[in-house]
Amino acid sequence: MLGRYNKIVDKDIYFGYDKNPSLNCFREILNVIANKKKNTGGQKMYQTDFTLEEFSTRRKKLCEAMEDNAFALLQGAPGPMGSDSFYQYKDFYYLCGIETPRAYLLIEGRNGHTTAFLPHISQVEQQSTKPVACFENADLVCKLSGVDAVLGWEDLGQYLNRASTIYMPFEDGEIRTVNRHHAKSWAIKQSADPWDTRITRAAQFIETVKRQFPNVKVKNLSPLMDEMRVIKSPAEIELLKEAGHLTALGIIEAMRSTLPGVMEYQLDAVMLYYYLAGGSKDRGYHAIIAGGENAFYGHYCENDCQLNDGDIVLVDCAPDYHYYTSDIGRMWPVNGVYSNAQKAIYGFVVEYHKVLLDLIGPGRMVADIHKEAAEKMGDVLENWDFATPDHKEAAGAMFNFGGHISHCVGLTVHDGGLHYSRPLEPGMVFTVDPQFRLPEEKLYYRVEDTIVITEDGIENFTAEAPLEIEDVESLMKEKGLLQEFPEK
Ligand SMILES: [Mn+2]
Repeated sequence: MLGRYNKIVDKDIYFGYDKNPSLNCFREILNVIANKKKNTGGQKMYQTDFTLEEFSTRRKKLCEAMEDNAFALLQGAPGPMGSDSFYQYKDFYYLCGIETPRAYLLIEGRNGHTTAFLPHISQVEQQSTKPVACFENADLVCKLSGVDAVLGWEDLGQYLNRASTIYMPFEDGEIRTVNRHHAKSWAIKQSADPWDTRITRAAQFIETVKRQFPNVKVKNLSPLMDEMRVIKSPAEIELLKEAGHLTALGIIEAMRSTLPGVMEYQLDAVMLYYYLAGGSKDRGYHAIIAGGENAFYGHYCENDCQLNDGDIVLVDCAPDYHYYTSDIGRMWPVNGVYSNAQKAIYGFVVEYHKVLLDLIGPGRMVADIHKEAAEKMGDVLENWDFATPDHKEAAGAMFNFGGHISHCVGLTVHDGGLHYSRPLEPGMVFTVDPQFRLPEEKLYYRVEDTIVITEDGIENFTAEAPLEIEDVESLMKEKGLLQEFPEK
């Protein structure tokens, strides 16, 4: 019996386990077999969200975007220093789906030939993590991932020898809550610190390549990747839809669980419960849960204050679902009922939001939508009953802000690609996030949804989360999960 399984193990699913497995190890390998059959969840070695054709189409598109005869070279994530699970750099994952720490991917622009350079079995974590692809499973990795060849780290040099131009990312890879913008600004902050003279991992990799191949020209891969990632495929849209659904479920529970005296982080806890229970790995970004004045600080995320009667709370949070995320903004009254002044501002922002959603569609330019929305809202403003003239004036100032149709969303909450400079196209995913600001009173109101452009309009991924005043107030009458938590 053991002999029979050993044979299968050797041939097909030996991913880093001892050749003479203990009983435990053996059990895990059987799990792998079972999961390979189910092809879902558990200890699987390769993703099941995308077909191999999809990855190869992406790589072909990248080849078309590069200059002739160039190579693309990507360094995969190194793996966590602590006890986190492995998380691949987003661009690396996007191009091949391989999740091995310290992997390298080389794509030849002239024919799309793709080689993964993987660590040897002795160089990857063994026994204590899930099975990972490595040099010893070359044939299996090719079959599962669709890359043309798998070689060891030591073989990369001889391939680079043939390259005159190589596209490499200039920024460190995006993982978990880190997006391109973060990577860039973190590097700038570090370079300003005279006692921390490291260069970034991406810059170090470029230096290492250039030291060995001084004649090679290195160009920035990141803008090409950002551009490719603007238009989502149907399979990506499915994941984003699920991420949006879980986002809305989290918000619904947070609304139910809100009462005066509740801590901001407690709303985070109930939202995270829905994300994890729904199959997410984590949050897609650190949650903004901002009661009262905290909401004024755009990216407040300490989340350690108590929610007070009479205040309004801003929540902006989404899961990391199979590497994809979402984005949402909702504001609700801590005591369950908007005051008249809150109702006026919040209601106006909601009206603005609906007008924007109505105007967005394929073929339209973002600047035109902003202009038309401002015109429509001009009439609404005249007849709107605000609590003070200052509130009315601040509402009018919304017409001059060009960022209500906000950033792209996909593998990260703020994807690097731009949807501004050309007509909107089906498959573009971005947020609509009208914003009201009154610094003198430290007021900042906004509502945000993540939408996709379709053939004939839009689909709102986060629409399940209540938006209208009466819907929010009626939901808040329900008892929340948090009220089950034992009192101190
Ligand atoms: Mn946003």
